[in-house]
Amino acid sequence: MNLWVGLVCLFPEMVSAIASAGILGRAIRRGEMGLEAFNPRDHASDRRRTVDDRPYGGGPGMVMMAEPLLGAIGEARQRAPSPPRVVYLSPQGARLHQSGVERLARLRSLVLVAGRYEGIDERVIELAVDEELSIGDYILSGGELPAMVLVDALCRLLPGALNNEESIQTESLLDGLLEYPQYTRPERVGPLPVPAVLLGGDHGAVRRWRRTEALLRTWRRRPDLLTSRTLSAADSALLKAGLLAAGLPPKPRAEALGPNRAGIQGE
Ligand code: 9WO
Repeated sequence: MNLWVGLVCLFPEMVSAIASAGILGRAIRRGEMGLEAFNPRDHASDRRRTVDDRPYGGGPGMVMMAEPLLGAIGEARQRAPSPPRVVYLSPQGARLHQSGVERLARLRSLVLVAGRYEGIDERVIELAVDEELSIGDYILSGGELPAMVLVDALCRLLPGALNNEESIQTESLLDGLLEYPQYTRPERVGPLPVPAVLLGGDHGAVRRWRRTEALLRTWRRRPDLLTSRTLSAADSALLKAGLLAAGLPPKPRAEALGPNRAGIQGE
């Protein structure tokens, strides 16, 4: 087994549907990835199996109690084939990027903690969590889906998960750029034909066209991905030619940079 993941959560049934489909399902069935759920409710100390309580200091909602969570994390630690890294999924975490997925995919054992309610007792984070990660700036009803998002991203990177070696190779070739547009049969959908270059059989032309489209899309939609890197002379030339061919569209729009970017507030 390449990677064992223990998932600490109150709703293990949310895990099974996602864990049985597609590449992830295959990775688990083949034993390339291990995935086990651990329910804090099994570690509650009262007859009613309580896992939440009111926040000290008052305020709305409930907080996940420390002890059932610590119990479940402890059980996961014991089941792990090697000392695991413990990750708590929360909106307060550092943002997860593909680079972070790559880093975690190199581990042997990982324990993911999914919260519910208005959060978990902070002392669990201090005592048992190595790292806090967010998959994006939105509030959900729990951390199970973010945990499964991470598991899904991880399973694709395990050796043997993608039988299509070419997918991995093209992906790494496009490192840091958005994907080029893709087409399959039929040749015409309503009024829209497939771009002629893709039908011509000139593989060099196809390669240049795709690279140009990837560069143009990234320039227009995610200029932030380009500011943090230098384009090669070849990429620079393709992008310039592409912009020229498209009639020199305007500079990247400010809204493409997302809300609350310094300098564009109130625009
Ligand atoms: C809800 C809330 C309501 C009133 C006052 C404060 C409050 N905090 C929260 C809250 O943060 N709830 C979280 C729900 C607690 C941890 C699990 N939940 C969660 C995880 N929602 N969203 C995530 C998440 C995790 C990773 N990446 C993106 C979102």
